[in-house]
Amino acid sequence: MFWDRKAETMSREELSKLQLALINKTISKAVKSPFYGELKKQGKIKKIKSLDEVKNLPFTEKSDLRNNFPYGLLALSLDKAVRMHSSSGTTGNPTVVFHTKKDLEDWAELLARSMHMAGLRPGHVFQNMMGYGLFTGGLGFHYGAERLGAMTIPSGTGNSKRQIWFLKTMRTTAVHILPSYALKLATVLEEENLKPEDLNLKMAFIGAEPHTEAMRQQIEKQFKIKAFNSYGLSELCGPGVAFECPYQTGMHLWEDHFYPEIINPETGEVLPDGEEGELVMTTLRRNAMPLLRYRTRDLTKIINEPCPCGRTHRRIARIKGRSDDMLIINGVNIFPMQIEKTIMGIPGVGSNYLIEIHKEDYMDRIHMKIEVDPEFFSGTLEGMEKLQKDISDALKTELLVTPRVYLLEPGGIPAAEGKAKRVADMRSSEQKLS
Ligand code: DLL
Repeated sequence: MFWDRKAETMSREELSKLQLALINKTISKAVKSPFYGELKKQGKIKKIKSLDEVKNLPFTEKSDLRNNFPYGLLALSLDKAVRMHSSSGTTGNPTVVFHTKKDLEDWAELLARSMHMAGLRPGHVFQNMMGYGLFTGGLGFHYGAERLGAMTIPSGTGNSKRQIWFLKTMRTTAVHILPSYALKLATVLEEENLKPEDLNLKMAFIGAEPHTEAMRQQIEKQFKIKAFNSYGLSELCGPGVAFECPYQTGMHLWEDHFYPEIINPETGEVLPDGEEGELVMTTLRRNAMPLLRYRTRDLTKIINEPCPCGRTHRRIARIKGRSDDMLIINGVNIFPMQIEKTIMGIPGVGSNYLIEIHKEDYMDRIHMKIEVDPEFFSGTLEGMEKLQKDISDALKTELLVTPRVYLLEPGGIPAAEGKAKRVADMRSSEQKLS
């Protein structure tokens, strides 16, 4: 029933002792990087004597990773690093993360442990419908499933008919899939005149983007399977940070690899278990790029009641939202500022714009409403079409997703009272749930 009984059922005392030792080890490793080395020089990083003292360590922010791009947080020489990944969704200064061989082994181990917990076993056929490349969802699960011993199909994203063909002909038992794509795939299954009974599917691992309990249940109903929530972020390794067990009441956060805290995002104050706030994580075993008190910006709470599955690692609740303005569009992370920077450089673009996010056929779609410059607006139809295409191409290059672009006359977007409203997320009201 356990992949690693000792690690998964360690007593809380043992876990705390281990965490204290590993945090101090992480501090020794981290200060070898230029970024943390400087903080140590300033007296901001000191070894700790008890877990109570973790709160005295400084936070690390996504902006620290960006500002010290590319190698400022690398804590060892480049010849020890063997892989780079990056947070999804940007072609600008991305958040890059490095891994040693041991980091990759630990990561694969965490995913093997996670999927085993949900019920994946050798003999299963595992189809990984996630992006292979810089995004951690593809390679992360891939090596985890191979480590576990499941026959792995690296089918990647898209091409729904082919995905279904694999599901059917290979008798796939488990998939890794974005929740939004799972709902879309269910409609294609229907179009292909197939029923869940025609497949051999037993379970899905869903994550990388926010989704509701209702959406999970919809996926379970449409495929007649169990769907397990999976959480992680590139900065900590990728997926495999927290995962649901068969009881599906929150995700066990692997506390022998990460030290979690929940803070009030406004004040930075640490909150007790059970209170909702922002998840902050310290890596305990990472070597290439250890992180101290990394602000994930994800809002959740820690559930510390014992779980009937017998694992001692505390759970985190389904992610409720973010404490910053990051948008997740079909699993791709996008900041509204990236959009603004991209469009404002294009001649003909006026002063006001609105980013609308819709659900279309179960998938997320950005609608960009952009006011045209008054001078430009009196120009030709060809000129307008060219502008529309230029904006669309520039956004595609920057965001890696294709938005629909609507050009509006000057003043076409109603002026906001006070702060301009740049984002209108219509997804929750449009999510069809039958
Ligand atoms: O999305 C890693 C991942 C891949 C997780 C596959 C699960 C499955 P990033 O691209 O760095 O990494 O994006 C991380 O995605 O901070 C959350 O805001 C969001 N996120 C990830 N998993 C969940 C989830 C991957 N289960 C960011 N529920 C995180 C809600 C999630 N949000």
